[in-house]
Amino acid sequence: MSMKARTGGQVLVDQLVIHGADHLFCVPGESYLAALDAMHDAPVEVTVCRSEGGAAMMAEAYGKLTGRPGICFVTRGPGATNASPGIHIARQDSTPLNLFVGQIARRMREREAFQEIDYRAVFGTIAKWVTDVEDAARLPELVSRAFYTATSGRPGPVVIALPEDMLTDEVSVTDPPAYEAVETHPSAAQMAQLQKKLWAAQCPIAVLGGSRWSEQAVQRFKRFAERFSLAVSTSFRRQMLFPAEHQCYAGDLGIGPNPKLLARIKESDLILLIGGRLSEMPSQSYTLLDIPAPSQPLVHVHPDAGELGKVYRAPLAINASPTAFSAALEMMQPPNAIAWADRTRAAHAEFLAWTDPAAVKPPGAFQMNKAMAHLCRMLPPDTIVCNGAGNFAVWAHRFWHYNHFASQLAPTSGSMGYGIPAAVGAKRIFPDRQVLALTGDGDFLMNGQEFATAVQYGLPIIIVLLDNGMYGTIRMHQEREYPGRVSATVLKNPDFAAYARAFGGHGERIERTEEFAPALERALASGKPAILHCLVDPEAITPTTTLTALREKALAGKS
Ligand SMILES: Cc1ncc(C[n+]2csc(CCOP(=O)(O)OP(=O)(O)O)c2C)c(N)n1
Ligand SMILES: [Mg+2]
Repeated sequence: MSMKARTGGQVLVDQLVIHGADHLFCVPGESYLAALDAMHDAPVEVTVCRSEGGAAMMAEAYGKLTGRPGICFVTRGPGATNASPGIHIARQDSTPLNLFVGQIARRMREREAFQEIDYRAVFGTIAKWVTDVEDAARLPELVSRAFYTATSGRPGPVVIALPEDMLTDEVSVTDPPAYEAVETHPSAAQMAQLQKKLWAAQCPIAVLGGSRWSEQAVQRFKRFAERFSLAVSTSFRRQMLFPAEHQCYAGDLGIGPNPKLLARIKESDLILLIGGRLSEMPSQSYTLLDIPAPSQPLVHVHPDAGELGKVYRAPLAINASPTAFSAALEMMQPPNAIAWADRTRAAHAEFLAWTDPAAVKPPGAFQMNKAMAHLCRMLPPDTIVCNGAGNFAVWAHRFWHYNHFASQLAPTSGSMGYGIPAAVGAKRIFPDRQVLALTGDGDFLMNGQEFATAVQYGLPIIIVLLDNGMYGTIRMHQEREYPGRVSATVLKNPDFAAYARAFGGHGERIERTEEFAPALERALASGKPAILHCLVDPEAITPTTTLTALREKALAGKS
């Protein structure tokens, strides 16, 4: 690019464009006016949000869907702390994210100026890297490093503080070329060892997780699984990494997973853990495998060397990204006779039985299993399904069949309030895809304000809100641990259908199962963002048990 003098704000926005950013999410602040001004003429779609938490989660959703860093701009102090849930999600979910924060002028540092905070100290432990740009001439270097840091090894969030007077300085600098994500490849010797292990196995299983996958990597892994008739499971909230309806799919290691899948993993004589960390949730509170040395032979493939041997010792540890690893699998030859083919078919049959919505019978006039069956029939298979945290999410994870890459936005970090901004971000990025958010009465109001953003940008997302009048997940834990002693988990709720209409969207109130189908039809036909406010029997706490049953079991155990 030319050596024409530019403001720091212009240099910054030019860097984003060079590195391929096409969307950014923000809440404006007077601390970064010069960057806002540079966005005015830049070929980047700007989404202005109602809270920095929402903006950061939208940017995180961009990172999850595309593998490229989501871009978020927030103001100093409270803007930055409001954005912190998005940073935490990007950290735990291994998602590339660049968060730009307006910062006080350099000459005022260390006086606790208006909204001054030390970003390195505040975000030091949840961000992958934090920097504070002193000199506008170093923007090309530091922004380039931010893109590399966010995407390399185990991806994560980077925080870049931008002193406001730095953004108005004029500098003449050269721009670098676009970043290219750094691949780590398995060696030929490692692939040969893996082949030997597979050829010797009687009942192997794969567990796919983490980030750094792509549409192509999923296709390649699918072909490998087909050729080897290998049973494949996915980690907690990583169901988009393998097509659910594929004959090799054995299910996911979520909260309350299929006990038959857990048994299969425990019994297997070779576990291929690819891309993930098998952390607390998928490992069922670290009970699935022994730590540090699992009794089952483990092959662990991870893009970050620091994750190998951190919790689990694997006799074969391969430092490779899932993209490079799946490419290498294409060359591997299956054994002549595959000993485990029947087991793989049986595992898939168990998955199908486990996820059949007709197999569960929740109480109440509105039954979510039937609504899920209807959603599965009506919505396109590549619908992007979004959720935050709460028991409601189990309905999506168990009964929706995620068949496509980039079709799931769900926080492995269990952050409430994620589903709505994720859905808004997804629809901004992919306007032609159907986007569905499943939410609870608690979860929704943690970032429900972003419904206004959906209305502002004309994003016809469908929100199915399950209202059981409580923070149900916590109530469930209370009934198990302290039966009958309900403490701080009851909610008095607004009329969420009226909320939708007040914002300029479409609202429906659903009290009975048979009202769901026509309400969904009207919502889809409205062309507006829509909330389907479903009144759920609080007894229907999970697909298979009731609050009363949990309480009685706990009381019986205590007497
Ligand atoms: C930000 C955040 N705060 C608190 C929690 C703890 N938490 C997990 S689930 C849950 C209740 C969710 O309630 P709701 O959305 O109504 O769903 P339900 O469980 O009732 O289906 C809470 C408070 C959390 N995971 N994240
Ligand atoms: Mg609830």
